[in-house]
Amino acid sequence: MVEKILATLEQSNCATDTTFIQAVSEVLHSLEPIVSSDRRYNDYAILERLVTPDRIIQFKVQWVDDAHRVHINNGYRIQFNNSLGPYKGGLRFHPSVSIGVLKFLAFEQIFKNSLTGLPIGGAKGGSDFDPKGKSEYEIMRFCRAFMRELHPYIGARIDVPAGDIGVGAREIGYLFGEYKHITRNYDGVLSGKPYAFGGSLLRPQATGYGVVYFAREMIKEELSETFEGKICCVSGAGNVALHTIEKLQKLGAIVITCSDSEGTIYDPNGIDLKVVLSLKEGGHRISLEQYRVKIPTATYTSKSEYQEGAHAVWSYPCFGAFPCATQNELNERDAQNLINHGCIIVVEGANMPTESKAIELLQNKGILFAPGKASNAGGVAVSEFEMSQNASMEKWDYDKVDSKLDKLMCQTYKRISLTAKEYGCARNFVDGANIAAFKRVAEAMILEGV
Ligand code: NDP
Ligand code: 2IT
Repeated sequence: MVEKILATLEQSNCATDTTFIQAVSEVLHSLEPIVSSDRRYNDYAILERLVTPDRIIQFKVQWVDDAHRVHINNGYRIQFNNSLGPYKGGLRFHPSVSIGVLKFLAFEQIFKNSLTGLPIGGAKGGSDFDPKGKSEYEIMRFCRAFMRELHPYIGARIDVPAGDIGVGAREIGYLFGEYKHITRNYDGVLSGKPYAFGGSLLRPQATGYGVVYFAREMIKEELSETFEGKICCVSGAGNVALHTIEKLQKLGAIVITCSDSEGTIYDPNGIDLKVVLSLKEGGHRISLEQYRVKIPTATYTSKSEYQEGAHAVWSYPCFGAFPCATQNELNERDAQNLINHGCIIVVEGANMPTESKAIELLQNKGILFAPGKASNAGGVAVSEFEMSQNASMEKWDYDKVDSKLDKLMCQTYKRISLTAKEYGCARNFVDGANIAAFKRVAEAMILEGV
């Protein structure tokens, strides 16, 4: 049944939608043991309906740069499934954005949001706009032009976008400003807003902190270990990576790497976050190569020096690896390098950063592998906390949000670990996450009828 659905999907989707097929294939293979356990899944065509987006919205974004030149970008919103609640998921601004990439992200988001146990459905959107090298005013004009086209399709009870690659609190602020201007409606239509007007405390930190709360719980339960003194490698130097590094360091780990799309920093004494922040904070995109100017004992490896398809960031001995940059950034060769260097855990901060063959290899070698749809769910969870605060006109204090986030990440780990045991695949957190997430969404789809 699974192979039949995959074959149909490959035919009906564009040949370039490879990441979408990758994401669906991983989920459907996890579900194989349970699809025949409940005949309603077949009667209600749950799998076929689950792999088909509710709708794909595409629009033209026209904007004018500082030199008065006119530019056109593609904008998208993919509303994949709202069985559990309003569509929810980030916006990505990056030149690599396409319908295929957004379909994979929106599909993954359905399962991630289900795992949180909160009432949110799955969506994703964005644009092929490249924020690199753009001025503050160009970013503002682009965001406002994007929202001019997107606003009819979203709403606090309909679809609530947030940030992702290239979209942080600054961009969400401009998007919100335009939404409010057009609709005169001051509600929680976007999450990840600046704290000054409707944002939640801890939303900027939530994904990275959540990744570490999840990992802390996993190593406590599975290995009776803590992060004290453990060497960790993190990829990326954006929102997720920097807050993952910060929390790992707080728990006593020594984080020796970070990276961006141009290269990797290795600092055996532990990454100095202040230096990285001085290069990357506030939308700055100064090359990590400059880290060496401040810390001459560190090593910088540029992308062109990566050996035989392996990424430098995964080539160092470590206890834990945390891919926090982008999809498919950890391949089979990287997995082998990590195994050779004694790595014990791989915890995904990004969405689908590990290639399927690499996951298989890591799991076969007994590495504890935490899939992003479980381990990076802290970001969207605090987004939902922001929606709750907006709806009730409340402001929660830092400790309240932090303890709710911590508890939710521990529960997410427990939920997927127990599900894996229940279905005879203990410690296979990929299958545990996919099955636990699917059951909740499928039940809602059945109960809501066709
Ligand atoms: P940011 O834009 O803040 O940072 C992205 C980082 O990844 C940058 O260091 C960027 O480097 C690097 N990067 C981006 N594309 C590539 C690429 N093709 N190759 C190598 N490096 C790359 O994004 P976030 O930190 O928010 O997102 C990182 C990941 O986490 C994504 O997979 C996202 O979907 C996921 N995620 C984000 C959440 C959030 O709340 N923000 C929640 C859950 C998951 P450079 O600047 O040089 O491009
Ligand atoms: O991938 C993700 O979970 C996000 N980019 C955050 C989504 C959200 O709605 O906060």
